Amino acid sequence: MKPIYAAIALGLAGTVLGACSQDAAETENAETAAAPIAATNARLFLPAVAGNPAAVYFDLENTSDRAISVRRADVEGAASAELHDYMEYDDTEMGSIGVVTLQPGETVSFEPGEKHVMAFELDPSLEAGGKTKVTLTMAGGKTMDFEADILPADAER
Ligand SMILES: [Cu+2]
Repeated sequence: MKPIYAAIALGLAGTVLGACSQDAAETENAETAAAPIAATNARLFLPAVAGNPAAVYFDLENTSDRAISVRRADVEGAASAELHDYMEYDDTEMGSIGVVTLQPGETVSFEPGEKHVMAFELDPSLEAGGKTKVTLTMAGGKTMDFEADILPADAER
């Protein structure tokens, strides 16, 4: 009986290994199919008061011939991050926005007083003069990431 059990065990192991390598292949495909979007001039301003959120600004260009919607932002070293904009009814009030859509070839600037990424609960490892990684996720699940310079709160915006 023993050889049969061994064969079954090997068969199961083979199934599990198969599933793992398939996952790895899917992950690779997702990476090679990064969203056709380019970010430049990325910078994160640390908060003036520790514990407050940081603002991240950058210029985002849709380099494709299709509209692309950004639906999520993540900042390395921040517990969470949100796409933010100022509200039409009150330009001192900002809040989370669902998606930012870029038309083919369009550039959208995330800048002071406009759209920005708000990064919450910053890790102390985020220090002025350093860099951190920003990851954007598109509707449909593609992602892209870029580095942002970390600047002190009193740096010129
Ligand atoms: Cu904000």
